[in-house]
Amino acid sequence: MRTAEGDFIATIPGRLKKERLETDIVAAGDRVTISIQDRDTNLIEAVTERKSVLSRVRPSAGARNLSSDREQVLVANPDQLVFVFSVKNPTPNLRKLDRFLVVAELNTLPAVICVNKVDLGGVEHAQQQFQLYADIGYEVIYTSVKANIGLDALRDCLRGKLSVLTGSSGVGKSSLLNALQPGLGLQVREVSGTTGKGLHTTRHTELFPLDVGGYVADTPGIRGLALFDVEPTELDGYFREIAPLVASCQFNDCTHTHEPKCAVVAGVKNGRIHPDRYQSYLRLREEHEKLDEALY
Ligand SMILES: Nc1nc2c(ncn2[C@@H]2O[C@H](COP(=O)(O)OP(=O)(O)OP(=O)(O)O)[C@@H](O)[C@H]2O)c(=O)[nH]1
Ligand SMILES: [Mg+2]
Ligand SMILES: [Zn+2]
Repeated sequence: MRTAEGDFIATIPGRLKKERLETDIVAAGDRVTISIQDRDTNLIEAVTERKSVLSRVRPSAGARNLSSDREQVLVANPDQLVFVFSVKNPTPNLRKLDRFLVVAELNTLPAVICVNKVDLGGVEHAQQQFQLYADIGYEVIYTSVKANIGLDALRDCLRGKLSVLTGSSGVGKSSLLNALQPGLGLQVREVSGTTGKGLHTTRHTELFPLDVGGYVADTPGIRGLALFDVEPTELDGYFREIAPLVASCQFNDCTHTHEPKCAVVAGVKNGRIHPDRYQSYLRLREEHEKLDEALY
């Protein structure tokens, strides 16, 4: 626990365990009141109510039964999610981005897209790939650690907030954080050699304080996040440019695949929905239907 008086180790009393059965009792990002005895043996007295949460539902063994599942909190009180991609090395996987954005919408958290390594391909090339996300209202920041581009914009975006930073291995997350916060000294992967694999050892969520105010959370959990708690039929609601059209479909159980007078298919035709985003929607939906079949 970090306090104005320094860091302390504190444990969770049984009373809190009984009160908060349906969720993780304390998670990274929680604000807590502790009573201090000494550095290592202290008690958490209270956990402040969370104003936001990045969570996933831990699927219970056997059936997929939402009501009996306990919430698994990856980060408490996040202000935004920052998804980092690189123009090249590795090539951006935009279907993965679309999946991340569903996670953001599902948790009603603002999402920021950071496109790093623009020195490798040029900002114009990067914009061709990512402009569509700015068009539907997501903040997109283009950066290069190597060429010192966009780092002020990224710093401004993180200032005073608790941001969850995530992205594939090698996109430059540690490099970005080191550049923003000299002295952080995060390990940066070397491209050559065989040292790359297995270097990433973060298992639990870590919060890094920033001098400009705010924290960045590095949470390994979000990377493999399967959207367990999204029903296939409600997926359209988490694509922010698709959601407003759904009410105009002729059938209220429209899957937006083959039905006549589908407002979503019409939206793809008239350019309101980017075809790639529509393809992502179809793919995620298909994945979820398979998941459903497998579980019931
Ligand atoms: N050309 C170029 N290379 C970069 C840039 N940022 C980072 N790199 C390089 O990309 C490689 C990976 O960077 P990291 O910061 O370790 O990537 P990471 O996202 O933290 O990767 P993991 O910790 O494995 O998840 C390193 O060799 C960096 O030097 C950039 O803006 N331009
Ligand atoms: Mg790293
Ligand atoms: Zn439809």
